Amino acid sequence: MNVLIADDDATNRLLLKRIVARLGHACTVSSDGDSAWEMLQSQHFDVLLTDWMMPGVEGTELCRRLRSDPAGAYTYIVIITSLSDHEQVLAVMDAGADDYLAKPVEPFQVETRLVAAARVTHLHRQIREYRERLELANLELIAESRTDVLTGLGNRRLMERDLSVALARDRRQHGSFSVVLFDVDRFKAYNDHYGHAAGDEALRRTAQAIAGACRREDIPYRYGGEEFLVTLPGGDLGAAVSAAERMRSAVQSEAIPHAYGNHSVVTVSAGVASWGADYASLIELLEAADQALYASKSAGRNRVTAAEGALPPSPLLARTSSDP
Ligand code: GH3
Ligand code: MG
Ligand code: MG
Repeated sequence: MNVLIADDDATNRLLLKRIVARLGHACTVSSDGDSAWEMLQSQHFDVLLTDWMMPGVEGTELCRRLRSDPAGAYTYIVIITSLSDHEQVLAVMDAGADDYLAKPVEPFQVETRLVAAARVTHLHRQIREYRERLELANLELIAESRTDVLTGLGNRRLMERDLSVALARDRRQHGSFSVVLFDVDRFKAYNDHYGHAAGDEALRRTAQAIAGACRREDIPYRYGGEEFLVTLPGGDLGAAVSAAERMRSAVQSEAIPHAYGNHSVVTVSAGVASWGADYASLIELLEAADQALYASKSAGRNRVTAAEGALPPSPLLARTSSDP
């Protein structure tokens, strides 16, 4: 163990140091409370053997300071006192000491304290390791609970959480954000023809294409089955339509063969809606995007439609692809 001895009496210091070193422990000495406290802050010690009365920070105060940081690694504290007053000894133990040694110090007494110290510090280290492992596992579980296994995108649970946070923020800051809802075209036919495993792979690649066309601040989620949703913070409906068009085009460029699709490759249809005065809730915003998506489907698929209510400038709509 790494042992710190704090005692203003040079003879005691030397005696303690000799005993501790003979027992095979690393040993550092300090002649007053202030320097002991400095050392304790800059380095971890498994054991502190400290005099009760010293110049500077005295023993009881050292205990209190060490114990005021419960997150730190554990230091086993033994107070050395000439006092036979039980009340005083109890007060020091109350301040955080684990044990005490009465002066004059005997080697055997030091040895028994260090045996107990080794056991207790080992237990504390174990608890600390278990806690760290648990915290890590917990973080992994949280991440997993928010991730869609197939595509690696955020799942619907995360989407709903993020959207309600974004909504509250944008209401406060009078900002804006848009959502794009994508649905893979003729995907049932894809599965029927190529099989479910190939369908999964096509969904993965479609998700990657959409994610790859996102700006850093846009977030793609798997909304459900073969539907994806992207949130786009800032910008108006027109900007969101352009972004959606870029994503739609990226999926088409992925060129996943689809013999029964309208374009012989896998395509997506999209509906875009921007958060604004038009919608009273998140549900209304998503419904608007869904209706716009439905319009894209009805108009022939593989296209982007903006929700009615706040139409973007017409050139943007005119630029979207058509598919009779
Ligand atoms: P539309 O162009 O109108 O959207 O036609 P569609 O065939 O894509 O629509 P429909 O809703 O009838 O079919 C969706 C299909 O998506 C049916 C379902 O089996 C498939 N699907 C949903 N989730 C998954 C998945 O995780 N993996 C695979 N392989 N298929 C999925
Ligand atoms: Mg669908
Ligand atoms: Mg579909």
